[in-house]
Amino acid sequence: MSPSEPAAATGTTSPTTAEARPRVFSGVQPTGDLHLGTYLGALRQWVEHQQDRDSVFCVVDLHALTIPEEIDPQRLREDVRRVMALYLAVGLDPERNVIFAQSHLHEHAELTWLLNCVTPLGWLYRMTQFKAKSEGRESVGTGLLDYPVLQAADILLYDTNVVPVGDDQRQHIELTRDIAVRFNHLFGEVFVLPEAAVPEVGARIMGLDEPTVKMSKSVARQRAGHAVNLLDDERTVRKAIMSAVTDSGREVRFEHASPGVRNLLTILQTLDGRPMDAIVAEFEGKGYGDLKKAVAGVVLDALRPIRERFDAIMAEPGGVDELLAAGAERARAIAAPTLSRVKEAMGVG
Ligand code: AQP
Repeated sequence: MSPSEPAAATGTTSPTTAEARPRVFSGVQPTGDLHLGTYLGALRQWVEHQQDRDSVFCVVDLHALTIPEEIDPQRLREDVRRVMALYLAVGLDPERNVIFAQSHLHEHAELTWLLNCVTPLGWLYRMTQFKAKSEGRESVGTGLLDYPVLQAADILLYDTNVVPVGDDQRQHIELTRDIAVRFNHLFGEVFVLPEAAVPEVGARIMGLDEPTVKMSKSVARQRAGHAVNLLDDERTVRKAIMSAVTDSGREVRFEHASPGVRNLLTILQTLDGRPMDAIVAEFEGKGYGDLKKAVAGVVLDALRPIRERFDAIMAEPGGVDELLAAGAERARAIAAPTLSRVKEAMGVG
């Protein structure tokens, strides 16, 4: 996988320079176990580049509060630990990377308020994720609208150059840049301008049961067979993939393929690593059943070691909590000076 790699951001007085290893920030919401889309769109890039980048990864639990009717406090706490354990299980090294939970640092919420004050409301109403998530709801909390400003605070606190994300997050990263530019214009050059790094293949994995919509945790909670979760057992994974929606054709091809077949081929390509032509050639004269078996095979091979490592990590008493506490200390060492710079520039604190 080769993400579309942005150059380090310029036009800033921040301590991060173009010569330094790029600072990376990204995160996942603890709103349930993570699925194959999150892994292929985001987590794999994080692991792949942990050697050559200075990375900060966050379990963004404050983002998980935007729909209060769905909050289960006990489950949320446990989901933070599970997502942390999954970060480690997919291969993130807690020594090499700063890994922590967002709510363990007050700096994220505090910077959000300061950024709220420079963010025009119209910018937030334009966000497609806000439109999609608020659709059909009788009442929408301010948090759902403000979510991208919290995300901007997450990113800007760490003088981030690169934000590795799936395709659905592009608009939020653009908004983060716009907020940073506006702030720098009003108060002086305080923030680094970040850029999204979106993988060329796997940036939008679609639902197996409905391949015209993004594979997502919220749909997966309602419908078995929509997603493959990273911790699903082998039988469940095989069942979801073998039941994936395709079309009435038989021939496996990528050009002009239906969304379901395209999705399966994309999953196969991201995990298999060969060019699409070579993969399609392998299926000459074969049907969708063979394609699904091949997809199930590569997915199971990828998930087996993740599940085993996850079980081992969760079995260690106190291990995850200690790592979260240590990660919060290291994160604070970067975030606190940034927040001080912002407050100084705005004349508060
Ligand atoms: N289907 C996907 N394909 C590729 N990348 C994806 N990502 C999420 N779904 C896909 C990327 O994973 C990262 C973490 O996402 P998140 O869990 O914090 O938020 P999300 O995008 O809102 O994930 P979901 O599954 O869609 O959750 P719900 O349903 O709760 O909103 C991001 O980089 C995202 O791009």
